[in-house]
Amino acid sequence: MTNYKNPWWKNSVIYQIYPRSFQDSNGDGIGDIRGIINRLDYLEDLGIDAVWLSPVCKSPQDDNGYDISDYQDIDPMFGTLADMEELIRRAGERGIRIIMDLVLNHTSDEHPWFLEAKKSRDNPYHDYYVWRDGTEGELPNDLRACFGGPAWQWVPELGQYYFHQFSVKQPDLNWENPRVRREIYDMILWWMDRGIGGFRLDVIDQIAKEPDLGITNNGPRLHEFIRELSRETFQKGDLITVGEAWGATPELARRYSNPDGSEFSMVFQFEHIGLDQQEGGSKWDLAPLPFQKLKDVLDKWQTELWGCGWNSLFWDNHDLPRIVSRWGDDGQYRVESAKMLAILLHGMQGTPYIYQGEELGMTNVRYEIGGYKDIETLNLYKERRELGYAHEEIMKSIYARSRDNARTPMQWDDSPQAGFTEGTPWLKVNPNYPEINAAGQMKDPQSIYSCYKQLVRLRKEHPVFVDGRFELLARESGQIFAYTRDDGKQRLLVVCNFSGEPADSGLAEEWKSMELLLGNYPDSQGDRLRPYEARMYLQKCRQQERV
Ligand code: TEU
Ligand code: CA
Repeated sequence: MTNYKNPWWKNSVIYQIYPRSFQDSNGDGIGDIRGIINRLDYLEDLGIDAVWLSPVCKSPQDDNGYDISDYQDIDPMFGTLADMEELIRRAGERGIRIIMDLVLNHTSDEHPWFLEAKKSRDNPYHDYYVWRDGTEGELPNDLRACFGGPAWQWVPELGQYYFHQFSVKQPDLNWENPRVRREIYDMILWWMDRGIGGFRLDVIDQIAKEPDLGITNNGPRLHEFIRELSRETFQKGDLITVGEAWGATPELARRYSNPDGSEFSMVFQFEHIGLDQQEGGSKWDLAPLPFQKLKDVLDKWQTELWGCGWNSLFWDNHDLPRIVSRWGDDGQYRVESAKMLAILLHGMQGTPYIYQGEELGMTNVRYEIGGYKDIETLNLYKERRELGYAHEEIMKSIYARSRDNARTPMQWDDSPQAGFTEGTPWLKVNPNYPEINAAGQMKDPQSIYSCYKQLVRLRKEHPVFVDGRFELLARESGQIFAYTRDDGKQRLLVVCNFSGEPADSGLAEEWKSMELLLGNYPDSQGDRLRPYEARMYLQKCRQQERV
């Protein structure tokens, strides 16, 4: 059973691997499980505690594995079940747990359940999915799918529509059906028997949909379903569980991550991530980052979950552009700004996530439209062309926001294809790999990689990282992001210049009495902060000092 008071995952750092882009081992241009096993030295060196693997289950790969056709087998593209078991075991020997991505809102349309379901209305599997009667061309309602187009797909043989919140090849499961829930629990228990260290729950806030009411996220039965899921499965082991919830508020997050362990370990929410887009628009409608708002949002989450919930800390994942290109400077100050963003994030309360390549300061890419592979990107391009947008305008959005920015192959070294594959990679390697790669950075104590490595270590050394209460400083400053964490025994001060111009923080007097833990310039001298300069200070044992 989990120790909810002091769970292991509170001072852990999680590394996210997007398997198809991490390391290819057999020259077919696609990363695989064997490739991950071959890179365990790297993960151990970085010091992370767990790996979140994006889906490796059997899948037609319409949405790169988020469309599962067999939850209890591995896609041959990634390897075999035996490879997966070997990964779990060999990672475990190094103290690294494997977290699986559970996609429970929908399956692939090639899953045997769906193949049965669409055979007839009285097939026992029919009710595993969400159907509505209708006539062709007259949709049940105007709900849209997240990847564009209507959320309803006509099946002429049945005279019915099925509901899909993502692509047409991702039909939504019907969680109202207790048999669906039971099948899912049994599948999860089966993975737990195989030694899985935890689960990341894909779009979990969308499982309790009520399409007739237009409800997709946060349906009325959502937390009832999650509590049952947790009780029937996760609570029988010592797992880390992470609920992906785009629409979470701090109030909802306190339920998802209730310290009594009734739902998940933590929530993975995106409020800070949606700030630089136009109001009323989508992520493709770009707007500058409102810096004050970023501070307010992060401050709100730090304050409102303190003592009563647990958050994930992240800038990047496989759906998001590279943070250094987004809110840092991927030109002149790439190294400084990537480290600043890392220091800013890792000093906060929560469990930090490092997305593969983030620790190297990997950047966004700009390809011809034909170079993109992501279904969301390709659908967007088509949809906006049809709406009359100019090619250049759409490409601007794609350069900034395409999910493929995060999915270019991992840059291991300066050999051909960045050491990712001996064949042709499924998605082109970022051409900057000769300058930005792991091999170069691992031997450089001033590299972005080394900065991340130190941050991982610091979190384990100082309890204040886990428990310290957050206080935002310099709230009005248009350049400075600064805060303290205080647990009564230790005080941590993080001061960051979030701009390309020098800045005064007004905090120099404060840090003079403190010990420097980490900075992002070779020296951390002077009262003024240089462009993107960041520093982390610690004060110990104040009680003792007073004596
Ligand atoms: O993403 C949830 C989700 O809402 C995304 O589709 C998001 O809107 C989009 O990626 C923003 O660009 C999860 C997975 O992380 C994603 O990779 C899957 O495509 C999606 O669920 C469907 O399973
Ligand atoms: Ca391969």
